[in-house]
Amino acid sequence: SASCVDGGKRRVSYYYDPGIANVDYGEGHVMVPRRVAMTHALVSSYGLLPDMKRLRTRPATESDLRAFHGASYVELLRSINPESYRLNLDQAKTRAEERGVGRVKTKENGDNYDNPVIDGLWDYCLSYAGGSLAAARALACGESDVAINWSGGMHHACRAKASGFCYVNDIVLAIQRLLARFRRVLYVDIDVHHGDGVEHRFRREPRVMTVSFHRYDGVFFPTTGEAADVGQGEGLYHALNVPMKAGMDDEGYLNVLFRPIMARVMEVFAPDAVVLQCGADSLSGDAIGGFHLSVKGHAACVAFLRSFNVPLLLLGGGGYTINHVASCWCYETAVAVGKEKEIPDDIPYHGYEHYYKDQGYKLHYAVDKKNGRKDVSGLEKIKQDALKNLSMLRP
Ligand code: V1P
Ligand code: CA
Ligand code: ZN
Repeated sequence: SASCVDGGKRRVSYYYDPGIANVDYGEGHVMVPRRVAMTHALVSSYGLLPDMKRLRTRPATESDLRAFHGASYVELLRSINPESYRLNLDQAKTRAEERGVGRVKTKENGDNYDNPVIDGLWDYCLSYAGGSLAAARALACGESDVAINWSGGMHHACRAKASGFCYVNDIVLAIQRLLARFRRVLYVDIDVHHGDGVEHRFRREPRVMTVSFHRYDGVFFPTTGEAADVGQGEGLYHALNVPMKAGMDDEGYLNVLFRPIMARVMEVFAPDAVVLQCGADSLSGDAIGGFHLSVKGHAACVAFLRSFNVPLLLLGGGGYTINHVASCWCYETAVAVGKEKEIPDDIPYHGYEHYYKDQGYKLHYAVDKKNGRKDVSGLEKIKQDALKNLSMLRP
């Protein structure tokens, strides 16, 4: 419609469940769900809420989860809690740990506590999955052009296994819902990690194309997502992977890779809806990522995909320096509503402002330039590999 041309306004819906503030992965864990409450406080203090339709998040139901996850895995998530886990020394404990939940022994690194049995685990899963499903519904019924759930984006969860801090895969559930209404759905993943769970679910599905940009060096989690990984069977060349070494900055990421590759994807796949996982661990200064994107660089990916005027679902994901995460997702909310040029760089007083001391209370914190990318030629090769794979998709 005329109100929907690039640079213009979009009807944006925003999903937020305040319960996320109380979800705790445990002391020393890098995943801090409170970052979503910080994001919400920033969005609110910048005055962005009136520009969006705020829809209540209804928790997902057990049967919603069953649309992807196995019955006994869902039953495990529903029934387990820290107390029962501690008391069940044998069978039940083994059943959880075989499914990635709790303390998992690994060959390489000893014990792995990535997916702990936490208080309120079931409600947390239903909450973030419910937000992504409601957001997908708002796009499918045509009531919104952009829908946002910063609590979602848990791209590693498998059908019957937790992985990489993700227990249920809200992205798969949302895409499945979009497929009931849209012919072709594009999934784009700018989290620094490979979007393995989503890619695997749709690897044989020609109506879904998955594209992940990620760090890849043989050891970085989850160690998958090489360029030769292109999907299977009917879905051949409907998975695209853009593997990069540590140190990526705005210039290489956006100008050499993201924009040229995504322009071609939009042309050849011509999606009817786009799902963008906005993992903020690709930002400069992230506690585990190793990339050097600025908030503006990261948000340029959102702006670029928004400019195609295709229904757009924005989800969260990783992000481990929590003040950076909140700055980024707040700015991307402003991009969604078309107000990014209007919001001031000075972070308003809003009760959480002390978290932003290290970044001088500015939304656009200074990016560490000296650790940026060194090899330009390496990026050209990565781009050529991606464009070659894309050329195979052409009918
Ligand atoms: O590397 C691993 C374990 C060790 N391997 C056998 C598996 N885990 C990583 C998981 C990273 C998950 C990223 C999730 C997302 O893509 C989406 C939400 O961002 C890991 C790391 C790391 N540096 O890669 N776990 C932890 N760090 C960790 C640190 C402290 C406490 C608990 C987990
Ligand atoms: Ca990724
Ligand atoms: Zn990540």
